[in-house]
Amino acid sequence: MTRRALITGITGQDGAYLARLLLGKGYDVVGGSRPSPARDLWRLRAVGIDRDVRIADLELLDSSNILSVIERERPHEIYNLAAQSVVHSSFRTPVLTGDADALGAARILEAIRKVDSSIRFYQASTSEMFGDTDESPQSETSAFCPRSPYGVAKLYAHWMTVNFRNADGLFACSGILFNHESPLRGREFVTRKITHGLAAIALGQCDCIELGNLDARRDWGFAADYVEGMWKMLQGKAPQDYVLATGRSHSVRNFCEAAATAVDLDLVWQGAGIDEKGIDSRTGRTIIRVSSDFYRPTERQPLVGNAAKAGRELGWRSTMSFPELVRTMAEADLKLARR
Ligand code: F7E
Repeated sequence: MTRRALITGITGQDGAYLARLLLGKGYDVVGGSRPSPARDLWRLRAVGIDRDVRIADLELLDSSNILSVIERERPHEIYNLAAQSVVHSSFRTPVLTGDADALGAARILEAIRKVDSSIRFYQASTSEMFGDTDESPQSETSAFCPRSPYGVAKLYAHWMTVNFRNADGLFACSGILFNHESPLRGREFVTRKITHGLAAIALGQCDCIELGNLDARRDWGFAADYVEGMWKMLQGKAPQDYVLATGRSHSVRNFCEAAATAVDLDLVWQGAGIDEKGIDSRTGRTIIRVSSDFYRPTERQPLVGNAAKAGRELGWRSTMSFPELVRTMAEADLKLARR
């Protein structure tokens, strides 16, 4: 029997990679996406599957809409990837972020319980739930201490996933994913902002980019690896929560240096703090400035994950190294900028 999957947030980076993976495994894929006259399917086109998935209007703020989509489509698996996922914006829109990211997951879980409690559920949880935790690296047993409205909302959804599993016996898994990037990443996130910006600078299309905290550290992996982990979680014998991460952290500064090399810019740093600049030593031009606009109100602990449990129980591991990831993204952006 063909298995059917419903992916909320199909138009995002992970939605595109996950849909491609599931189609390759013979699934019938339905993509949930917010009703919009200007729906942009560029990521599905980029991975060559825009004609192979059905799109259903799905609004995480509307319980009755969620219920009717699940009743109509009767998926075997639901992957809840839809979210207001920009951490910085969540400080300005905490209530909306909570409505979509926290209550949105609860609405889906409630609908699963009503329609068919055998539907398997994946919740896209995040390393942002750890926030200011004392432990490093962070694993499934580390304490949560979110430092953003986004992290707080996602933590509610995580605990609801765990509670529906314990109280109602749902096959519900929470995947606690550290940052995962690709050429399909939105430009509001720092990695793609850097590769897109430096590629444009290298081709003379732009002068300079502005960044926030150059010393912020993240654990960056390749998104296509991480969607494989999502699928594996729902194929397990029993529902569990898993961290997916590379186990290595790098700074925003490291990312800039690797991206500059990949687009053939010779980046050197001058100055300190808010006055620090990245200079292209060949031309003497300033190509990176620091701006307080991109600093987060609260950000302390460098986030780095321990994915040993996923390795042991799911056979999952991250396959792409940091230099390879940066090079892949920078080369894709150079190609795009040349077009
Ligand atoms: O920031 C620093 C910033 O916005 C990464 C989302 O997918 O991953 C993502 O959240 C770091 C932070 O991602 C700029 O302060 C410096 O330390 O790329 P980001 P994020 O906030 O880590 C997690 C796992 C998720 O779940 C989220 O949905 O980079 N940073 N300068 C900057 N960040 C941005 N965006 N822009 C800057 O100019």
